[in-house]
Order: sequence, then structure tokens, then C-alpha cells
Amino acid sequence: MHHMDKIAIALDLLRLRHRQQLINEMLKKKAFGGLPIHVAMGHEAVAVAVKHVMHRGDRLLATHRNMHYNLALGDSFEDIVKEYACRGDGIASGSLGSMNLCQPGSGIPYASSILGNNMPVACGFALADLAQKNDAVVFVATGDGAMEEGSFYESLTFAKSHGLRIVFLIENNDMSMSSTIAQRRCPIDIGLFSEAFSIGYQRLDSNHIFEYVQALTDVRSLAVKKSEPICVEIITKSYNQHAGPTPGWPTDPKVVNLAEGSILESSSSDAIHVLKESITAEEYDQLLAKVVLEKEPEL
Ligand SMILES: Cc1ncc(C[n+]2csc(CCOP(=O)(O)OP(=O)(O)O)c2C)c(N)n1
Ligand SMILES: [Mg+2]
Repeated sequence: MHHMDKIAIALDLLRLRHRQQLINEMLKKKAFGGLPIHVAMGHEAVAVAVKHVMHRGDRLLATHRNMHYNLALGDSFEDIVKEYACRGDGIASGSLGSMNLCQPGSGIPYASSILGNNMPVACGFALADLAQKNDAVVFVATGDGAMEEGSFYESLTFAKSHGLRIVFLIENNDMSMSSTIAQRRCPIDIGLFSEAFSIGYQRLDSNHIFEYVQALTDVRSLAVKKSEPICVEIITKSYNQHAGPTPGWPTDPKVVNLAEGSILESSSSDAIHVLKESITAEEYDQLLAKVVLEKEPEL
């Protein structure tokens, strides 16, 4: 990977964390009214990697937790924030809010608050690409909770049967609202599940942004070469509550304060910590100094 590409990617990653932290601070102040807003702190690496891997014509279909994708791929932070407040001058004229926010001009034609709903829609987009002989790839995000919907299984069956180029991004944060996987269902080995479909499987757990970009580049190439779907499981830690601000209540053990900086945990679960270890201290400080200048947009 070229050094300048790495710097641009690192800047995007740091900016995405900072913007989510700004939104978290705004949520603490109840800046947006009552609609649920799902922050995705901890999920930044996959979103920035997808941005840098997507080709012209590729699409990403998102879920209720789409902030990382919309902020990474979208143009205007301010207009997205206004949308969260459902204002007429928001990026979707206040009609979509957060959970259904899509930005067709930025490669996100669809997002759905209904778990599992975006996967059949992704099949439709990929089928259209095939019919029109486009080489495009459709990325579709889902969660460890949403993959329990029958549409996950149905969409994989359809995608494999019709040779659709779909990258299923399964963000496994071991959380569905307030339940862990062990609390609500049997474990599912997505690698074995993919093997049963005779499709590829890639597990990403390092939160190393440059590794994620490389891995998703390879995944995308394989989807095109074989003309078939692929499952990517991203092991993710969410540093925020399911929705709303973090902390969410006075005794909430999860605390995120912008004043304490961009690194939320000194471990391989935090992509910002991993980034700091991957570039020089001087590069890190210079990039961070650029992004932290940004303040909360005025509403
Ligand atoms: C069909 C449907 N059932 C239930 C819900 C309520 N709901 C919203 S988010 C959520 C948890 C989703 O968990 P997961 O897919 O793992 O995503 P995460 O929130 O962890 O990112 C649930 C049950 C819904 N939106 N749609
Ligand atoms: Mg989850």
C-alpha cells in the first residue's frame, strides 16, 4: 500500500472516531429529540476499509447502526447531523433520520431499521448489476442479531444460486440490544456456515485498518472473479450503548468522554489504538491535530 494512501486512510479513521465522539457529546445534551440514534464507536475500521475498497458503481446497504458508514462515505457531516435532528435542511430533508439514513450519491442507496430487510434488497441490486453486465459489487452490512433473521439464510441461498457478487459484512459485537449471543441463542460458526454454501469466508478481528483494507480488497476481487457472494465476519467491540448517549444513565459503567481523547481502550479492540501503533508518533499527532479541530455542528 502506498504511503500516501495509508495517510489518507488513517485520517479518515481518526476523523470518523472524532465525529462519532462529537455526536455522542450531542446525544448527552439531548440535542436530537427523541428518535433513536445508534452510534458505532468501535466499528470504524470496517467502514473506512469499505470506503477505500469500493469501486465506482459499488454499493453499500446498511442497517439501523449505519453511522460509521454514512459518516465515512458521506460528504457533509453537518448535513448528516441536521438529519439526525430530522430537520428540513438535513441531508435527506429530515425524512430518514438516523436508522434509515442512506445517501445514494455516496454509494449507500438503502438502509433499513428492520433487521434483515437490507439483505434481500442487496440481492435485488446485485441481480440488476448482473443483468446489466456491471462488474459492481454490493456490500451489505448486518449484525450478530440481524443474521438470526431468515432473510440472511434466504439471501445467501439466492445470492449463491444466481451468482451474485455480494459481500455480506457481519459485524459481530456480541450484542443484540442488551443480550449477548450466549444469552439468546446457540453459537453459529459462520465459517462452517459459509462452507456449507461453498462460498468464501473471511474473519477480521485485528482492527488494523491497513489489514482490513487489504483483506477487503482481496474479498472484493474474489467476489468479482468467482461471481458469487462471500461472508466477512468482523469481530467488533461496541464502545457505546445500543442507542443514545454513552453513558446512558448516571451509573452506566460504559463511559465515553470526548475530553479524554480518541483512544477508548488500549487494546487490539480499538482501531485507533492499533493505528497509533502502526504509524509514526509524529504522523499520528499531526493527523489527530487536524481532526480534533472539528467541533459539534450548530443545530
Ligand atoms: C425485524 C426486527 N426485529 C427487531 C427489531 C428491534 N431491534 C433493533 S436493533 C436490534 C438488535 C440488533 O442487533 P444486531 O443486528 O447485532 O446489531 P447491533 O445493534 O448489535 O449493531 C433489535 C432486536 C428490529 N428493528 N427489526
Ligand atoms: Mg450486534
